[in-house]
Amino acid sequence: MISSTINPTDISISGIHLHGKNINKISRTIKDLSGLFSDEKAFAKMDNSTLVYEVESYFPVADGTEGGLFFGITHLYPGKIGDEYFMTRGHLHTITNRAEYYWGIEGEGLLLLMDENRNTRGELIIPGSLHYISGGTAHRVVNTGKTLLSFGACWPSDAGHNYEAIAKTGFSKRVLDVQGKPQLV
Ligand code: PAN
Ligand code: ZN
Repeated sequence: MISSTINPTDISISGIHLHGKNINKISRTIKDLSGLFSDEKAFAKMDNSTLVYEVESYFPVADGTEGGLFFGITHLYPGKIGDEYFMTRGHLHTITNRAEYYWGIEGEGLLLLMDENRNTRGELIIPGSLHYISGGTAHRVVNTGKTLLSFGACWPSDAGHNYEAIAKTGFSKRVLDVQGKPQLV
């Protein structure tokens, strides 16, 4: 190994996971997601500790640094609350013009993209699919499959996350199981 290079195994992608030093892991369980799903009765019956998704992130620079990049892998479990599939909270970036890449690694789902005029469209996430999320676009992922959905993300380190707007007004469309098939309604 040439001195002064970092050992490539310090940070690595192995299989569907991000490994190494300084990997930040967060978990979102049912108790973190109140108000997100349309069927409140079904939501109330869920076990609060049920894991919905986990995010493994690598932050090589401080949050808020201009010019840097962050990298993450999200693992979204299969499941439903009523007829609505498990999904991420979804957000806009605090600096609204900051873009992001997502890409499918394992499983199948939909990336919901909502523009400033509240028009929502879905892009199919499958292993190898690449998704460019332009600035000003709210983004959320829905697991429409029966297995774990894992996807990668790369975003500017000064982007920040604005969850409030989505918590208040939501997306203009939801992904529901309609007679066994996912539909954007
Ligand atoms: C992703 C998301 C991750 C979890 O890394 O943060 O998939 O989704 P929520 O943040 O909406 O809960 C990303 O878009 N970063 O900017
Ligand atoms: Zn984002």
